[in-house]
Amino acid sequence: MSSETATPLDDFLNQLESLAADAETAFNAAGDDEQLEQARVEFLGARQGRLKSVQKNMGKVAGEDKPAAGKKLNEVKNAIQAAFEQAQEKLAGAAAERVRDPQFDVSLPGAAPRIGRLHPITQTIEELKDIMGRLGFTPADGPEVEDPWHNFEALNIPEIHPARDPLDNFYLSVAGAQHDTAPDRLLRSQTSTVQIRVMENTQPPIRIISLGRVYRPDTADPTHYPMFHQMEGLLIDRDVSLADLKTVLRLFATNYLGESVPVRIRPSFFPFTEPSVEADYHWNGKWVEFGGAGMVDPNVLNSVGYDPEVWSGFAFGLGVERLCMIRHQITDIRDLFTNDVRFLRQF
Ligand code: FA5
Repeated sequence: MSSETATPLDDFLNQLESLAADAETAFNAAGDDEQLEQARVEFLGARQGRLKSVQKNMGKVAGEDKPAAGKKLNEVKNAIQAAFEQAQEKLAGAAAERVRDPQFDVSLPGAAPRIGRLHPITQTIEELKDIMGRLGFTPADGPEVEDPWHNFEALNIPEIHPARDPLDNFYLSVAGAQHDTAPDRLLRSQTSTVQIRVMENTQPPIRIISLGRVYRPDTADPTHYPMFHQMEGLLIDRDVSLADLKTVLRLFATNYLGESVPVRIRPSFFPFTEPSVEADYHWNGKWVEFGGAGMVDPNVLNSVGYDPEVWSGFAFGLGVERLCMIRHQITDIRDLFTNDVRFLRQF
């Protein structure tokens, strides 16, 4: 048998001695369970632990020295294992000591998990649905990506109307569409589109509201945002009058603001209502605008196949953010969309 590469027994025993000393130092230095576990893997790890690497050197010990080397290996293995268990007990004892420490009061309440809440706009929408539901209006929905018929034509806004200007709308480029033809889709600029969708599919009488997002390329400022929400209302029946509209707006404002608030209507213009009005309520000593409204234009009734001689109605469109802001005294609409939890937690 060749002896030229055999590691002398003394070398092997020395390696084991210093490994045992290193392991004990590392286990004692571990300040918590995680550090102790790291040290255990370093020394006792089954695949790449340092004990395993030293053990491999036993192959180099001369045959007659192997019993002595194996004996020492076992002793060191047991010593390292014992040092590990001792360090484990020491850490457990320290943890128990901390619990007994009078400064550690187990009767103190724990850290409460943060409870999520609905966004103020969602809360407002739920409340508006509730109030209008009590006035007999049921919710209806329509798509946010619309075609020009529902956003414009059927609402009496013909192709040459300035309200269709690309600078005032978010037109969508549709893959494969010809560049010289007008885009045939846009993000809806008002919830009045839902009036048309409902009337196309329902016979009067109708009493609906629609709450949802609308989009306009408005520059963001304290009262404007390029995406905001509207509440549309539509009532179609026989012999509906402007007085009915004003009554519903007044009942709505009184319910929403929690007290009897005077409502006034001012002449305005919308292509889809005639006459058209702007509605204001008196709140905190001043008149505040809350939306547009009017009697549904006979052209709109015609466009959905209703006979204007038989049916009449009113519609209104209110800004949900503005309603939310007035209720909570929010002075900048942008706060509603920056998603700062410190702001949102207040509602
Ligand atoms: C309309 O959008 C009409 N469709 C309302 C209507 C419906 C009239 C039915 C007649 C019949 P107007 O553009 O004024 O109207 O918008 C209505 C409300 O939306 C405004 O009073 C305001 O409260 C809100 N609003 C308008 N632009 C913005 C914006 N950029 N950011 C936040 N709120 C806005």
